[in-house]
Order: sequence, then structure tokens, then C-alpha cells
Amino acid sequence: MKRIETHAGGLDVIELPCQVPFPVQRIYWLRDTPVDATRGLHAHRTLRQVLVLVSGNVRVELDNGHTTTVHKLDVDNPQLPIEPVTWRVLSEFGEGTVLMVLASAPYDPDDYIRDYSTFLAVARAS
Ligand code: T46
Repeated sequence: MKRIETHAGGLDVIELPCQVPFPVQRIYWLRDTPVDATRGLHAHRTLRQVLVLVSGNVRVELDNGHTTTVHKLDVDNPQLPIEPVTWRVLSEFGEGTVLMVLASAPYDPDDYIRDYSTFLAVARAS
């Protein structure tokens, strides 16, 4: 993401396709999340995504079935790619956080793995 500062404020740019490692087919954003809410708690079988923090801050835990990493998205660290077969847990949302997501495919409920044991079986078999 290119960040531009002007005397009247900032402007951030994502140019497609060169700055995203897949053709973007869907863009959505998470908003109005209560600060004590937890979102995610699932993995995707094939979907690739890039999280782009627009405002606020959020904690993202990524688990690939073998290791877990924690990412604090904020103004200095606004982007996070998530590859398929990664269990994600989003929590500690700051007040007014808006998290945009660039996704590689249209919405498909069948791509979701919402059961953690099923996720572990898929992750460890791949
Ligand atoms: C992800 C995290 C970061 C749709 O109808 N279309 C859509 O494109 C999406 C993303 C969701 N929905 C429906 C499905 C549910 O009824 O919106 C409702 C909320 O979705 P979900 O509970 O999956 O929301 P989150 O915030 O837990 O997860 C979302 C994405 O689903 C997921 O892919 O990685 O944001």
C-alpha cells in the first residue's frame, strides 16, 4: 500500500493487480465491531485474502495447524495476507475499527471450515 501525506491529510492507495498477490474478486469490510467481540474463528479451504486496516486497531491470531502467530494491526502495520487453511481469530478491536478485506473469490459458505478439529485434520493432511 502506498501512503501519501498531503497538507490536507493522508491518502493510501492499493493498485490492482500489482500490489496484491492474486486477482481480487471481492472486497468487504468489518465495521461496528464491539470492542469485546471475537470474529473469525474459522479457516478457508481455498480463499486467499489480504486484510487492510482502514482505521483503528485489531489483534489477529493466525494458526496454520502447526504454529500460531499474533499480529497487531494498526496505523504502522496495516496489512496482513492470509493464505488458505489458516485458522484466524480477530479480537481486541479498537473503537471505530474498520478492517477492509481483499479476497480472491466470491463469497462461498462451502469454503469455510468452522470446526477446529476439522481444520486441524485438513491442515495436517496438506
Ligand atoms: C474472514 C474475516 C476476516 C456474506 O454474506 N458475504 C460475505 O462476503 C461475507 C464475508 C460474509 N457474509 C455473511 C456471512 C455471515 O452471515 O455475513 C455474515 C458474517 O460473516 P462471518 O461470520 O463469516 O464474519 P467474520 O467477521 O467472522 O469473518 C469475515 C469473513 O467471513 C472471513 O472470510 O476471514 O471476516
